Amino acid sequence: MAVFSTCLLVLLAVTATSASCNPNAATTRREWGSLHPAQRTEYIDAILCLRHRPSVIPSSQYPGVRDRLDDFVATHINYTSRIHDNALLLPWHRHFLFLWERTLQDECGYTGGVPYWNWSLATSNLSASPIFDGTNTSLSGNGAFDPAACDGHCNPGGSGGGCVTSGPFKDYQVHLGPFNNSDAEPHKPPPLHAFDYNPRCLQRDFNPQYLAQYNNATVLEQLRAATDIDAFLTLMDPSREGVTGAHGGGHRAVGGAMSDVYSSPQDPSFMLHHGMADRMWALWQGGDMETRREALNGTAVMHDEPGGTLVTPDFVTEFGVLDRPRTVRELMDPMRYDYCYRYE
Ligand SMILES: [Cu+2]
Repeated sequence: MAVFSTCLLVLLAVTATSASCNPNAATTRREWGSLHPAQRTEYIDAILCLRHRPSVIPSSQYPGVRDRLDDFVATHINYTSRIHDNALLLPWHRHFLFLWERTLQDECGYTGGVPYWNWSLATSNLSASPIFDGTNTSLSGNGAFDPAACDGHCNPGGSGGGCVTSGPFKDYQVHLGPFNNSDAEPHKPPPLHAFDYNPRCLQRDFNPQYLAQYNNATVLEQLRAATDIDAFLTLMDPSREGVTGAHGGGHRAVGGAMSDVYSSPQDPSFMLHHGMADRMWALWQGGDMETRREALNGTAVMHDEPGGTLVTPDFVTEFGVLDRPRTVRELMDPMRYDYCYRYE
């Protein structure tokens, strides 16, 4: 009887944690441009709030980690070579975004969902989009034109390169990096200087050409119509073959800090960019949830180098001080386990 009860309890626990959430209770994530100005201000204030909260990672050991936001940046830096250009890109960043959203809510009183940036709305002029137009309700605009200034992350044809000159993040300081993207190699730990303190401005180098090529409305339709996860990832993240896709296109279009594969979460637009990537994945999954919920393709090694462990739903991935380790299965459905969100 005792054994039976234990089994039943375990069964109930598993059922409870994997049960779908009530759709009416789900957090709605909206496009930045569709938010009321007061909602945009609330999100901006919540980011700035994290900068006034203490880090969990000790500054004494990691000098560049100065505040709660840096906990997220440092965690991303630490796992960079394990979570990019492979099967973990989408699930790991989905959870990273969820932890970010929950931290803004729990620690800074933010009441919304993390917004997203619909790439296809700004394929010709990034500086005209509500997220990057440099007004007080944007996430600041382009960097000053200074092609020599962009920390090794200049893109051909970029229109900025220097510090952002307007908007809420004009005097914002980033603390970590810059990094050399070529240091991000399979099985390689972060570089020696990874957690040094290097305060400087937020740099951007807009080049909407990347959006026009990799993130346009046709690409979004193709993403939704992808027949399997391999086809989806070929459009979203073909960087395993050294090619840019929608994920890389958004990073490169903003440029500057956003082009730094290790420390790009220092740019306030990072979470909105990954919100859109997650949205496209969720929309694709939602097209046939039963077969796509646990669809994975690739390994846990950067660029899917041969010999890496294939990622399955049972694979365990880590989030450092931000959370306990998670099985990938917990990260596959926006409405299961700890998640309860949807995209508008
Ligand atoms: Cu990343």
